[in-house]
Amino acid sequence: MHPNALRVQGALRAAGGGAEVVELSGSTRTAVEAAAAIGVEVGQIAKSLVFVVDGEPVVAVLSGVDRLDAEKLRRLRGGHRVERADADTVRAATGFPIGGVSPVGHDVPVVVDAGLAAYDVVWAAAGTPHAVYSTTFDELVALSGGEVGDVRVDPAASRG
Ligand code: 5CA
Repeated sequence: MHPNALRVQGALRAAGGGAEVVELSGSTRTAVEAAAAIGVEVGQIAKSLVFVVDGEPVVAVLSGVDRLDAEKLRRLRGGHRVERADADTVRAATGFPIGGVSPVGHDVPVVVDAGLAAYDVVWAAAGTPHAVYSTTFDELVALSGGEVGDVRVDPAASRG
């Protein structure tokens, strides 16, 4: 297993979770690719997006069908300035490359969008663009130590 995937598996175990990291031959780099490779709905993919609020990185986890509302994230974190992290910042903050950022296995604070609770089973990245694990909303929140909040663009507005 890739060292990053091993790190995620170790973090899941250390936090008391039973989730198993799986490495797939197909790409899981984007939510759409991950859904196809796993054989689930895009909505069940928990994408982990790195943003920087007042210089502090934060990982926002939301459904693959939703878009992050950066202004909501800024307000939730009580900051003044919010920007998307670039690739180098993503790796420096989490140790993972874009397309493999996991909700666990790093020290960056996590915000989990409440919209993900609509799905019984969700799949999250596990450190590489080929590694994922399945979990539930409650387990995702518990093992990531995440704060649950509303940080997605209002679905009625974004999906028309
Ligand atoms: N492995 C899947 C989930 S299983 C995954 O990581 N999906 S993702 O959506 O969380 O990761 C792709 C995200 O990385 C994109 O939605 C985008 O927000 C971000 N991203 C892609 N390219 C860049 C880039 N050049 N700079 C900053 N962020 C990027």
